[in-house]
Amino acid sequence: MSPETPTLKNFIAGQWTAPADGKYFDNANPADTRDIVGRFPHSSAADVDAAVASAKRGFEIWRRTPAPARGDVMRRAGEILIARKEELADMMTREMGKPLAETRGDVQEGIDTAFYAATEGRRMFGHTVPSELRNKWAMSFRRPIGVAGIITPFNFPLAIPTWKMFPALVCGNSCVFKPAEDVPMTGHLFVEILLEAGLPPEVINLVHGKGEAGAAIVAHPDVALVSFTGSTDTGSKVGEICGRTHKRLSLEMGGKNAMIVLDDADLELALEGILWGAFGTTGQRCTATSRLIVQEGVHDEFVSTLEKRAQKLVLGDGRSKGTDVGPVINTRALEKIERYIGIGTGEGATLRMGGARAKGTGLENGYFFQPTIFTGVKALSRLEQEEIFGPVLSVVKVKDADEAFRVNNDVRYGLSSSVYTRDVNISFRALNELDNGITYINAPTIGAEAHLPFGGVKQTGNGHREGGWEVYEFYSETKVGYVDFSGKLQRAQIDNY
Ligand code: UN1
Repeated sequence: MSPETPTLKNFIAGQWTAPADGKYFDNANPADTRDIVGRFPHSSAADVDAAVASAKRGFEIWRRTPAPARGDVMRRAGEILIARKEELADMMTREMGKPLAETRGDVQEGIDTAFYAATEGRRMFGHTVPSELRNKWAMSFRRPIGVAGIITPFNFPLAIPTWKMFPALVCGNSCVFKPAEDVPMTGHLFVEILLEAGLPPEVINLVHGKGEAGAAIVAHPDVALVSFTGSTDTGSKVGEICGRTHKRLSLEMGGKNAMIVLDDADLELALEGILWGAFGTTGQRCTATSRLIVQEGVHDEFVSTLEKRAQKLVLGDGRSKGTDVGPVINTRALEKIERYIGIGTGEGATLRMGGARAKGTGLENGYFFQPTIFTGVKALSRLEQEEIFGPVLSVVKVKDADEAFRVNNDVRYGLSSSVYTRDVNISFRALNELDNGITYINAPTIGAEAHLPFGGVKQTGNGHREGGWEVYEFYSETKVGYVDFSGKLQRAQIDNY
């Protein structure tokens, strides 16, 4: 570690604060692990306690701030994100690995989310409905809930924290935020930006750390709601705790997203789509295309062209010009991918390309894995069913659209799906039939926009959505008001009948 390596702090009670027990961890660049981005607090339950106590105080100020004024803070945050887009993207690529074009997109998603949130501060619609009694009004409106525990993953270091915190804050909640330990610097910069935008200090609290800190947030009795994006296994544990303590919980978890290519598809278009869907972000998106379901008439031709094109993808540091595919996030990710290469081969799938750590100049010190394609993958095999979160694509051959739909649906996840066809009837049938929260027609499984609800069915989530208008339901509580101005007792259901 060089002498310039910065030591970062938590942000608690309006102060940048060292962790109570003085423990830190190093955050390394996954493209070159000799480059240490910073040392970050390895926080414990004591730090979380202090952060939650502060957020409780922050909530009392913030919940009384008018929603349009809260929205103004998000607008200013969006403006700062615009001004610092390049600098943020560079840091995000340095600590997370994906190419600059992608981290710029990640910041842009935060900007879009900020401006959407700013305007929502002037909507937050309730309903006014007629009362069944005379001289009485009935209405519903939205109230903030309390301290929100925000636990975010590494793959979208900025976009996902903004998806969660901008709506949480506009609705009037305060936040205790724990960014993934692989991308703490982006979390740090984001909190700085919120403060610069004018967020009152105790409304946001930042606690760095690993599972221990996350678990303490989830279990804390004064945390009223939790939003978590990460693995299905961790999500289940979070769900158990929140179930026992009756907390509101939004979960975004795994995916095993499929692209379906039918015989009548525009194959060139589908090719561009699959390269981006499967190998963009090195396959580390919840929305990544990890299964390619191809109809038999075009299967062989499509797969061989795909292989040729995938061989040309350039691996490297996401900050170098010309890099298509960056590293994966850490050693654990590499080891998991390797395990699945073994599982796939063991199940009799054909390893068409890749299948190993990538070697070569400039790759020696990073977590690089070759883009990998398996063909002859059987529906319901483990390779076809389980989330890998890396640059591994499994190709399944099918007879027709019905079989393709069946294969798509026969998994425990249901985030996104995609169909390439020129047949308008099949396109609309797909929208109806595919068990996913998002279906793309003639576009890959990635590409969600900030102003539409994002999320999946089955084991991908627990029914909530992020983004768009629906997330505001999650972060607020409906309250109903009845105002009787008749001057006498009117008994509902009795005096009017
Ligand atoms: C994720 O994969 O965790 O649609 C989020 C997309 C992005 C968001 C993905 N806009 O791929």
